[in-house]
Amino acid sequence: MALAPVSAPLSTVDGFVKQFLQNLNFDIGVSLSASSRNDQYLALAGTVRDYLMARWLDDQRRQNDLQAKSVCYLSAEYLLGRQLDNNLLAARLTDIATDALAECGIRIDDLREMEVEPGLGNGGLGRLAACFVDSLATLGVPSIGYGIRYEYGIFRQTFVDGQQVEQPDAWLSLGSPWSFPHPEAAQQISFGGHTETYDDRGVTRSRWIPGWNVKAVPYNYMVPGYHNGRVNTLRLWRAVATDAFDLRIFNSGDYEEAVRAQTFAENISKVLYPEDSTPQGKELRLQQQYFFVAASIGDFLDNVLPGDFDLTNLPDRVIFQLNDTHPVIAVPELMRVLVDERGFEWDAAWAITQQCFAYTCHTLLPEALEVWSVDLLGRLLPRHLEIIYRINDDFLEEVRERFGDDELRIRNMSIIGEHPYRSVRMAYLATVAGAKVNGVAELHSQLLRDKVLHDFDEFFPEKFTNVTNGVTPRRFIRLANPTLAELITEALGAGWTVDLDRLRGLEAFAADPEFREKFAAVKAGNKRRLASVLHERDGLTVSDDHMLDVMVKRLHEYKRQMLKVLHIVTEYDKIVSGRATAADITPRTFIFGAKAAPGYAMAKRIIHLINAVGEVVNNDPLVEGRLKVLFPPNYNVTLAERVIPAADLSEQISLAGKEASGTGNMKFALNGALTVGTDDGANVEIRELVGDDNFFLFGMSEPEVEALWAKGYKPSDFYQSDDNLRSAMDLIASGAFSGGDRSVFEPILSNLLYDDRFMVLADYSSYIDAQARVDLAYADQDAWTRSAILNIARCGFFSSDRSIKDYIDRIWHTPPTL
Ligand code: 26Q
Repeated sequence: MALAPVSAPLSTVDGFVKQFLQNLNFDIGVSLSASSRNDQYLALAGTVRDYLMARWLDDQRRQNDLQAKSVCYLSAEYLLGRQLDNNLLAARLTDIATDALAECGIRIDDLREMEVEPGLGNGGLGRLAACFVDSLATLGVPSIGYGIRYEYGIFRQTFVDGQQVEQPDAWLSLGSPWSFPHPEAAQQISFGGHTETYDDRGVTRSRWIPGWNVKAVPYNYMVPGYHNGRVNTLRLWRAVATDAFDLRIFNSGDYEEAVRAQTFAENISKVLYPEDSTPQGKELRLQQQYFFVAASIGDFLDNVLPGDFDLTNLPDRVIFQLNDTHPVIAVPELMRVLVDERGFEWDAAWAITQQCFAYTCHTLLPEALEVWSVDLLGRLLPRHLEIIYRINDDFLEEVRERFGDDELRIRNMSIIGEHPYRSVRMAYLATVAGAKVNGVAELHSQLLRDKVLHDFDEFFPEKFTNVTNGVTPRRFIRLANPTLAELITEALGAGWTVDLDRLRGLEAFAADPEFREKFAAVKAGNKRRLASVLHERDGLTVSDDHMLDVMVKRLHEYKRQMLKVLHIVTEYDKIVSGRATAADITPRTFIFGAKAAPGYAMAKRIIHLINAVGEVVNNDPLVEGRLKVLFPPNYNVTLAERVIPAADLSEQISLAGKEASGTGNMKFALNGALTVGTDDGANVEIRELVGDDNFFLFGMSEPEVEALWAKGYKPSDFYQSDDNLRSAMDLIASGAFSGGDRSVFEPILSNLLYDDRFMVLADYSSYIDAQARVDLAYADQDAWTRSAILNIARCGFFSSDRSIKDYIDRIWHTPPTL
């Protein structure tokens, strides 16, 4: 007998109320009158899930029937943000849910606040993965996102005396209504031990005798497409101790040791490394990487492919997209499975593997290129190390064939580096193994080919391509900026949310005074909303009549928050020194949001300085009503959704050639902020699209940066020759922001004067000039508004839907299956 498929509850207010109360009573186990807000939130989430469930099950069945080629997106990070509103929106339930809860006497806004966002990522790379799974579902591409279900996500940041203090992010502690654990579908993952050779009918083969195992338990998350009835899966792995392992120790009578083993295993998925751009080479991190890719490959081969599948045809069924080098150990893992477990010849296995992977690089910083010491890798994954050596030998042999015994070239291209210690260069492994290698913005992809991977570009030029990043318009326009969304829909009709190029239609409206007025009202409303959020959250006050000048992103020297600080101090200094009066200055509120990696001392000092400058500026009657510095702690996706729609000015001021793409830059432009920025990353493409008149460009270009290094950069020359700069730096040095203590910020200043790797001082005067142009432009509010609208109209290109279509055309060749 065919069983009836599950059906969704009725899409009416009554249907919703019924399902909600049923969840509250039967799943949560409380009556409405006795329920806490958290109970109600959990029941609400459960109800939304119930509506999506039929679609989800249906999609899984359909994908199974179709056996179409799938994308497996392998990412160590997914910075998802809150789920409730996104899932309500996708399922068209927002209004129904709001009314239904009202009937139960509950304000849905109160429940929204209960959700702790899953912060399973550090910044751009993790957020990009979250945008991509949204677009994959919305476009109907057969795909699975694979990652790690960290028990603790990115730390919660607080400030104590202006300095960052990190707190654990126990995001699961009040329940996790969006995930479905499947312990029965666990994969066993092995580590350690040794390899041995054996005779296989006259052929000597190698095999792995592992030392220990853990279990990888999948937790499935729904990823609903927008208004298309599709629900994809995000599968995040949790590490738990294997029963066998436990049992053996239990039987030996050592209870404490058994518990220790359990803890040891579960450590693997315990915490997200809060490092961004500076890989540390820690063993646990390698364990995490192997843990999740081995589980994902195992899952795909065992559970997604049919039992009788001939793996020779694997490239017809899957492309594993490597989100940076973090999952690259998947390459030797697939080789191991094919050769050691499925009996493939090496060359056949390599031919398959090379078609099944593609690699996205997200950096240009040399120190961000991940390497693993051969020592560590050999201890943790001895068989994989052998496989990597063999891949390298074969590859270098090909290089020799092509270029002769050019030993320098061979050494430069070797997957194994020798200095300062013998190590595996993961980006090189990914490049050799991948069918395609892409950068994340035009400039970045070009610099990859010209610099970071230059020899590889000469060797296989056809591998290299670009896919410029994008952001999901569902979360970052529709949800984050509902009043703007309404205004756009009023002007252009619905449909732009899934076809962002339609925003072009707003160009015509930029010339319409009535539309401009409405847009200005939207912006003003968003500022008031932000003011109330910051007031409630942090006790901060935002004045309605200030320009909001915003810099939110991870704290890193290359992003140059210091340049922003020097601008603020310069403005302040002009007034306190009498070179300007407060009335000469455009009233501005500077908003920062930034977390520093806990071990990154210079970044933490800069956070301290920003807070210290804020403390002084905000309390000095001389600049009252003119300058204000706000630094709400714990910047995350939830806060981004409030800050970005309110911004007037978007700060994208990295040293040219350092920011691979940036994605915040896109979110701001799409919400009608103007950018002050360098010619870096995707800023280049934003400026090309919006036009020079609607973008404040400053600073050296990448070739100019190179030229200055070549000539010899002496930052102190800039200090000596620029009065404003010298005065601002002297003010900091004097202890004006540290209660007279000159030592506190001395390391920052001496670094700028004598090292300044990111050329803050060299770009200072150009930046100050650009800010003067900003002030001038802002003085004409109506013209500013027109520019803001043009920014939105011309940035439809930056939808992550477009990025995904580019991946499909250039790399994956996996058509949607709607
Ligand atoms: C690696 C090994 C060990 C510990 C940590 C890491 C690690 C973790 C995260 C290394 C790098 C990251 C994150 C990098 C990142 O977010 N890169 C950003 O990616 C964005 C999306 O492509 C770009 O827009 C940004 O320009 C880029 O900086």
